[in-house]
Amino acid sequence: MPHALIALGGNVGDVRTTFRNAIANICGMTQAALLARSSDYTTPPWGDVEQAPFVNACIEIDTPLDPHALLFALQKIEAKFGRDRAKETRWGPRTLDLDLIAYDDVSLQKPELTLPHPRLFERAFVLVPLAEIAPDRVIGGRRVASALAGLSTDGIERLPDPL
Ligand code: PH2
Ligand code: MG
Ligand code: MG
Repeated sequence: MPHALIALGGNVGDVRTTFRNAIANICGMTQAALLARSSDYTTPPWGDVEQAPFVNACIEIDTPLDPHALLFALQKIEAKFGRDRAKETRWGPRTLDLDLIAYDDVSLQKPELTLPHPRLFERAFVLVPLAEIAPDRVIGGRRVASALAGLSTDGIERLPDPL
């Protein structure tokens, strides 16, 4: 089955509990198997810096869905956990953001979906958790751990595993 890498983010509400429930939903709704889950990290806000710190994590799944069907399922799950795209600002606060980072070696440029994720290599808050679960993965010709080595990770801290 195809493998997908998904980045999770959020800074509104009990984000770590949201992640736990959202991951269960992703696996249930998309008939996916969870292959790997990173730790949770607290990360300084990127883009709009005047907001609360985010929690970020990454997962890898095995999924029978094609990229568009998976994207649609992720958007439904975002909405289920309180995400309201009509009320939010770009780079602003949110309960749950689920970004499809890569889907096998698929390369896609569509208005609704670009693969691999176009801003992946600018974002230590994605690469730090990704490097924990897939340091040697090559995405868009770049090895994850090497791409991370070129970015500042200031303020990014691994959160202790929940009890
Ligand atoms: N997501 C955003 C905007 N800024 N900053 C961090 N650190 N982590 C995020 O997930 C994030 C962000 C909007 O999607
Ligand atoms: Mg995002
Ligand atoms: Mg998103």
